[in-house]
Amino acid sequence: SFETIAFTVEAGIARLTLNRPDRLNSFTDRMHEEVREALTRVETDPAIRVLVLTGAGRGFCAGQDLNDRSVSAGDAAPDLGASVEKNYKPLVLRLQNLRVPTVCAVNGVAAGAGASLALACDVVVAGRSASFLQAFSKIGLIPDTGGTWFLPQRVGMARAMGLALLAEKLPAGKAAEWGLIWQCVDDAELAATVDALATQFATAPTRALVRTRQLMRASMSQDLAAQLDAERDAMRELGQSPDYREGVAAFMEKRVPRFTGQ
Ligand code: T3D
Repeated sequence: SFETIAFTVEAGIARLTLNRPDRLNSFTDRMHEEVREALTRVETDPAIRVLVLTGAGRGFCAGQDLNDRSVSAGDAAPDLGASVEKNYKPLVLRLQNLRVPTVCAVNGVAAGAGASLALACDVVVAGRSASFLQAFSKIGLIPDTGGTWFLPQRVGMARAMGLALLAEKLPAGKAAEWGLIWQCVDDAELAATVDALATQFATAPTRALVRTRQLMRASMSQDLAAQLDAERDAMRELGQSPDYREGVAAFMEKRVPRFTGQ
Protein backbone atom coordinates (compact mmCIF):
# COMPACT_ATOMS: atom_id res chain seq x y z
CA SER A 1 0.00 0.00 0.00
CA PHE A 2 1.04 3.59 -0.55
CA GLU A 3 2.55 5.96 2.03
CA THR A 4 2.96 9.18 0.12
CA ILE A 5 0.10 9.07 -2.38
CA ALA A 6 -3.49 7.87 -2.44
CA PHE A 7 -4.59 5.97 -5.53
CA THR A 8 -8.11 4.78 -6.31
CA VAL A 9 -9.86 3.43 -9.36
CA GLU A 10 -13.62 3.69 -9.67
CA ALA A 11 -15.97 3.71 -12.66
CA GLY A 12 -13.08 4.10 -15.12
CA ILE A 13 -11.61 7.05 -13.19
CA ALA A 14 -8.15 6.68 -11.64
CA ARG A 15 -7.38 9.31 -8.99
CA LEU A 16 -3.84 9.94 -7.88
CA THR A 17 -3.57 12.25 -4.86
CA LEU A 18 -0.14 13.45 -3.77
CA ASN A 19 -0.36 12.95 -0.05
CA ARG A 20 2.32 14.60 2.06
CA PRO A 21 0.26 17.64 3.02
CA ASP A 22 2.54 18.86 5.84
CA ARG A 23 5.31 19.26 3.21
CA LEU A 24 2.93 20.64 0.57
CA ASN A 25 3.16 17.27 -1.22
CA SER A 26 6.77 17.81 -2.24
CA PHE A 27 8.50 14.87 -3.89
CA THR A 28 10.70 12.40 -2.07
CA ASP A 29 12.27 9.35 -3.73
CA ARG A 30 9.55 7.28 -2.14
CA MET A 31 6.83 9.43 -3.65
CA HIS A 32 8.44 9.11 -7.07
CA GLU A 33 8.44 5.32 -6.67
CA GLU A 34 4.81 5.27 -5.67
CA VAL A 35 3.76 7.56 -8.52
CA ARG A 36 5.63 5.27 -10.92
CA GLU A 37 3.70 2.29 -9.58
CA ALA A 38 0.38 4.10 -9.94
CA LEU A 39 1.21 5.11 -13.52
CA THR A 40 2.06 1.50 -14.35
CA ARG A 41 -1.40 0.56 -13.13
CA VAL A 42 -2.96 3.22 -15.39
CA GLU A 43 -0.85 2.02 -18.31
CA THR A 44 -1.89 -1.60 -17.87
CA ASP A 45 -5.50 -1.57 -16.66
CA PRO A 46 -7.81 -1.25 -19.69
CA ALA A 47 -10.77 -0.40 -17.43
CA ILE A 48 -9.13 2.95 -16.62
CA ARG A 49 -10.30 5.71 -19.00
CA VAL A 50 -8.96 8.87 -17.34
CA LEU A 51 -6.36 9.89 -14.76
CA VAL A 52 -7.08 12.70 -12.30
CA LEU A 53 -4.08 14.14 -10.48
CA THR A 54 -4.45 16.31 -7.38
CA GLY A 55 -2.90 17.11 -4.01
CA ALA A 56 -4.04 16.59 -0.41
CA GLY A 57 -4.36 19.54 1.94
CA ARG A 58 -3.75 23.20 1.11
CA GLY A 59 -1.09 22.71 -1.57
CA PHE A 60 -0.89 20.84 -4.86
CA CYS A 61 2.84 20.11 -4.95
CA ALA A 62 5.93 22.10 -3.96
CA GLY A 63 8.33 20.23 -6.25
CA GLN A 64 11.36 18.42 -4.93
CA ASP A 65 11.48 17.99 -1.13
CA LEU A 66 14.45 20.19 -0.32
CA ASN A 67 15.02 18.41 3.01
CA ASP A 68 16.64 15.70 0.89
CA ARG A 69 18.88 18.26 -0.80
CA SER A 70 20.43 20.16 2.04
CA VAL A 71 24.14 19.42 2.50
CA SER A 72 26.64 20.46 5.12
CA ALA A 73 29.91 22.15 4.25
CA GLY A 74 32.35 19.60 2.88
CA ASP A 75 29.64 17.16 1.75
CA ALA A 76 29.42 16.22 -1.91
CA ALA A 77 26.78 18.07 -3.94
CA PRO A 78 23.72 16.00 -4.89
CA ASP A 79 23.59 14.86 -8.52
CA LEU A 80 20.49 16.68 -9.75
CA GLY A 81 21.05 15.43 -13.30
CA ALA A 82 20.73 11.87 -12.06
CA SER A 83 17.55 12.74 -10.17
CA VAL A 84 16.01 14.42 -13.22
CA GLU A 85 16.95 11.48 -15.43
CA LYS A 86 15.54 8.92 -13.01
CA ASN A 87 12.54 10.74 -11.58
CA TYR A 88 11.30 13.92 -13.24
CA LYS A 89 12.00 13.28 -16.93
CA PRO A 90 10.23 9.89 -17.09
CA LEU A 91 7.33 11.33 -15.10
CA VAL A 92 6.63 13.96 -17.77
CA LEU A 93 7.18 11.56 -20.65
CA ARG A 94 4.88 8.94 -19.17
CA LEU A 95 2.13 11.48 -18.57
CA GLN A 96 2.45 12.83 -22.10
CA ASN A 97 2.28 9.35 -23.57
CA LEU A 98 -0.35 7.94 -21.24
CA ARG A 99 -3.04 5.80 -22.86
CA VAL A 100 -5.79 7.88 -21.27
CA PRO A 101 -6.42 11.63 -20.95
CA THR A 102 -5.12 13.36 -17.83
CA VAL A 103 -6.83 16.02 -15.73
CA CYS A 104 -4.98 18.01 -13.11
CA ALA A 105 -7.00 19.48 -10.25
CA VAL A 106 -4.69 22.14 -8.83
CA ASN A 107 -6.05 22.57 -5.32
CA GLY A 108 -3.35 24.93 -4.00
CA VAL A 109 0.12 26.19 -4.69
CA ALA A 110 2.02 24.39 -7.48
CA ALA A 111 5.70 25.26 -7.16
CA GLY A 112 8.88 24.15 -8.89
CA ALA A 113 8.51 20.72 -10.45
CA GLY A 114 4.99 20.72 -8.96
CA ALA A 115 4.01 23.50 -11.38
CA SER A 116 5.59 21.63 -14.30
CA LEU A 117 3.84 18.44 -13.26
CA ALA A 118 0.46 20.18 -13.46
CA LEU A 119 1.33 21.60 -16.89
CA ALA A 120 2.22 18.12 -18.15
CA CYS A 121 -1.45 17.11 -17.84
CA ASP A 122 -3.92 17.48 -20.72
CA VAL A 123 -6.50 19.62 -18.96
CA VAL A 124 -5.60 21.74 -15.94
CA VAL A 125 -8.29 23.16 -13.67
CA ALA A 126 -7.27 25.22 -10.65
CA GLY A 127 -9.10 26.51 -7.62
CA ARG A 128 -9.11 30.31 -7.31
CA SER A 129 -6.80 30.24 -4.29
CA ALA A 130 -4.23 28.10 -6.12
CA SER A 131 -1.13 29.58 -7.72
CA PHE A 132 1.78 28.64 -9.94
CA LEU A 133 5.29 29.46 -8.85
CA GLN A 134 8.46 28.96 -10.88
CA ALA A 135 10.43 28.67 -7.65
CA PHE A 136 13.59 27.41 -9.34
CA SER A 137 15.48 30.67 -9.83
CA LYS A 138 15.14 31.39 -6.10
CA ILE A 139 17.36 28.41 -5.33
CA GLY A 140 19.67 28.66 -8.33
CA LEU A 141 18.00 26.20 -10.69
CA ILE A 142 16.15 26.25 -14.01
CA PRO A 143 12.47 25.32 -14.59
CA ASP A 144 12.79 21.57 -15.07
CA THR A 145 10.25 18.78 -15.58
CA GLY A 146 9.37 20.45 -18.89
CA GLY A 147 8.99 23.96 -17.48
CA THR A 148 11.19 25.64 -20.08
CA TRP A 149 9.12 23.90 -22.79
CA PHE A 150 5.59 24.30 -21.44
CA LEU A 151 5.89 27.92 -20.34
CA PRO A 152 6.90 29.66 -23.59
CA GLN A 153 4.45 27.50 -25.53
CA ARG A 154 1.49 28.33 -23.34
CA VAL A 155 2.04 31.96 -22.40
CA GLY A 156 4.60 33.28 -24.90
CA MET A 157 8.25 34.16 -24.36
CA ALA A 158 7.82 37.48 -22.53
CA ARG A 159 5.55 36.08 -19.84
CA ALA A 160 7.47 32.80 -19.62
CA MET A 161 10.68 34.71 -19.08
CA GLY A 162 9.14 36.97 -16.43
CA LEU A 163 7.63 34.04 -14.57
CA ALA A 164 10.84 32.01 -14.58
CA LEU A 165 13.33 34.78 -13.86
CA LEU A 166 11.29 36.70 -11.28
CA ALA A 167 9.74 33.65 -9.56
CA GLU A 168 6.55 35.51 -8.68
CA LYS A 169 3.44 33.58 -7.75
CA LEU A 170 0.95 33.56 -10.63
CA PRO A 171 -2.59 33.35 -9.22
CA ALA A 172 -4.86 30.72 -10.83
CA GLY A 173 -7.20 33.34 -12.30
CA LYS A 174 -4.37 35.02 -14.17
CA ALA A 175 -2.96 31.63 -15.21
CA ALA A 176 -6.27 30.90 -16.92
CA GLU A 177 -6.41 34.41 -18.48
CA TRP A 178 -2.91 33.93 -19.86
CA GLY A 179 -3.70 30.52 -21.32
CA LEU A 180 -1.37 28.60 -19.01
CA ILE A 181 -4.26 26.41 -17.86
CA TRP A 182 -7.74 25.50 -19.07
CA GLN A 183 -9.85 26.93 -16.26
CA CYS A 184 -9.92 28.59 -12.87
CA VAL A 185 -12.98 27.95 -10.72
CA ASP A 186 -14.03 28.91 -7.20
CA ASP A 187 -12.39 26.62 -4.64
CA ALA A 188 -15.79 25.26 -3.59
CA GLU A 189 -16.46 24.26 -7.23
CA LEU A 190 -13.15 22.54 -7.95
CA ALA A 191 -14.08 19.00 -6.91
CA ALA A 192 -17.42 19.03 -8.75
CA THR A 193 -15.90 20.59 -11.88
CA VAL A 194 -13.15 17.98 -12.01
CA ASP A 195 -15.58 15.13 -11.27
CA ALA A 196 -17.73 16.21 -14.21
CA LEU A 197 -14.70 16.37 -16.51
CA ALA A 198 -13.47 12.98 -15.33
CA THR A 199 -16.89 11.43 -15.89
CA GLN A 200 -17.02 12.91 -19.39
CA PHE A 201 -13.58 11.49 -20.20
CA ALA A 202 -14.40 8.11 -18.63
CA THR A 203 -17.17 7.67 -21.20
CA ALA A 204 -15.36 9.28 -24.14
CA PRO A 205 -13.72 7.74 -27.23
CA THR A 206 -10.37 7.43 -25.43
CA ARG A 207 -8.21 6.61 -28.43
CA ALA A 208 -9.40 9.70 -30.29
CA LEU A 209 -8.59 11.93 -27.31
CA VAL A 210 -5.13 10.47 -26.92
CA ARG A 211 -4.38 10.74 -30.66
CA THR A 212 -5.54 14.36 -30.49
CA ARG A 213 -3.06 15.04 -27.70
CA GLN A 214 -0.26 13.38 -29.72
CA LEU A 215 -1.05 15.43 -32.81
CA MET A 216 -1.31 18.70 -30.90
CA ARG A 217 2.10 18.08 -29.33
CA ALA A 218 3.62 17.00 -32.64
CA SER A 219 2.48 20.27 -34.24
CA MET A 220 5.09 22.11 -32.16
CA SER A 221 7.90 20.58 -34.18
CA GLN A 222 6.33 19.88 -37.57
CA ASP A 223 5.42 21.93 -40.62
CA LEU A 224 1.85 21.96 -41.94
CA ALA A 225 2.45 19.34 -44.63
CA ALA A 226 3.91 16.87 -42.13
CA GLN A 227 1.08 17.61 -39.73
CA LEU A 228 -1.52 16.98 -42.45
CA ASP A 229 0.15 13.62 -43.12
CA ALA A 230 0.01 12.76 -39.44
CA GLU A 231 -3.67 13.76 -39.31
CA ARG A 232 -4.39 11.54 -42.31
CA ASP A 233 -2.70 8.58 -40.62
CA ALA A 234 -4.63 9.14 -37.40
CA MET A 235 -7.91 9.45 -39.31
CA ARG A 236 -7.14 6.22 -41.18
CA GLU A 237 -6.52 4.46 -37.88
CA LEU A 238 -9.51 5.90 -36.00
CA GLY A 239 -11.81 5.27 -38.94
CA GLN A 240 -11.35 1.57 -38.15
CA SER A 241 -12.16 1.96 -34.46
CA PRO A 242 -15.27 0.61 -32.75
CA ASP A 243 -15.80 3.97 -31.02
CA TYR A 244 -16.00 5.81 -34.35
CA ARG A 245 -18.53 3.30 -35.63
CA GLU A 246 -20.52 3.71 -32.42
CA GLY A 247 -20.31 7.51 -32.61
CA VAL A 248 -21.77 7.60 -36.11
CA ALA A 249 -24.44 5.00 -35.26
CA ALA A 250 -25.49 6.92 -32.14
CA PHE A 251 -25.70 10.14 -34.14
CA MET A 252 -27.87 8.54 -36.81
CA GLU A 253 -30.11 6.94 -34.17
CA LYS A 254 -30.29 10.20 -32.18
CA ARG A 255 -29.09 8.52 -28.97
CA VAL A 256 -26.22 8.88 -26.52
CA PRO A 257 -23.15 6.91 -27.71
CA ARG A 258 -21.77 4.07 -25.60
CA PHE A 259 -18.03 4.39 -26.13
CA THR A 260 -15.77 1.59 -24.91
CA GLY A 261 -12.45 3.35 -25.37
CA GLN A 262 -11.56 1.03 -28.23
O1 T3D B 1 16.48 17.99 -6.68
C1 T3D B 1 16.18 17.37 -7.68
O2 T3D B 1 15.94 16.15 -7.64
C2 T3D B 1 16.06 18.10 -8.97
C3 T3D B 1 14.66 18.53 -9.22
C4 T3D B 1 14.19 19.71 -8.76
C5 T3D B 1 12.82 20.12 -9.05
C6 T3D B 1 12.30 21.17 -8.12
O3 T3D B 1 11.11 21.14 -7.87
S1 T3D B 1 13.31 22.39 -7.48
C7 T3D B 1 12.16 23.47 -6.63
C8 T3D B 1 11.82 22.98 -5.26
N1 T3D B 1 10.70 23.68 -4.69
C9 T3D B 1 10.78 24.91 -4.18
O4 T3D B 1 11.79 25.58 -4.23
C10 T3D B 1 9.55 25.45 -3.48
C11 T3D B 1 9.81 25.58 -2.00
N2 T3D B 1 8.62 26.00 -1.30
C12 T3D B 1 8.17 27.27 -1.28
O5 T3D B 1 8.72 28.15 -1.90
C13 T3D B 1 6.97 27.54 -0.44
O6 T3D B 1 6.81 26.50 0.47
C14 T3D B 1 5.67 27.68 -1.29
C15 T3D B 1 5.73 29.01 -2.06
C16 T3D B 1 5.47 26.52 -2.23
C17 T3D B 1 4.46 27.74 -0.32
O7 T3D B 1 4.66 28.76 0.63
P1 T3D B 1 3.73 28.84 1.91
O8 T3D B 1 4.16 30.08 2.67
O9 T3D B 1 2.31 28.73 1.51
O10 T3D B 1 4.03 27.53 2.75
P2 T3D B 1 5.35 27.19 3.60
O11 T3D B 1 5.16 27.61 5.01
O12 T3D B 1 6.56 27.67 2.90
O13 T3D B 1 5.34 25.59 3.51
C18 T3D B 1 4.61 24.76 4.42
C19 T3D B 1 5.54 23.68 4.92
O14 T3D B 1 5.94 22.87 3.82
C20 T3D B 1 6.81 24.28 5.54
O15 T3D B 1 7.24 23.41 6.58
P3 T3D B 1 7.09 23.89 8.13
O16 T3D B 1 7.78 25.22 8.25
O17 T3D B 1 5.61 23.99 8.36
O18 T3D B 1 7.74 22.78 8.89
C21 T3D B 1 7.78 24.19 4.39
O19 T3D B 1 9.12 24.12 4.79
C22 T3D B 1 7.37 22.88 3.74
N3 T3D B 1 7.77 22.84 2.34
C23 T3D B 1 7.24 23.53 1.32
N4 T3D B 1 7.87 23.25 0.19
C24 T3D B 1 8.83 22.37 0.49
C25 T3D B 1 8.77 22.10 1.86
N5 T3D B 1 9.62 21.26 2.47
C26 T3D B 1 10.55 20.67 1.69
N6 T3D B 1 10.67 20.88 0.36
C27 T3D B 1 9.84 21.71 -0.28
N7 T3D B 1 9.95 21.88 -1.61
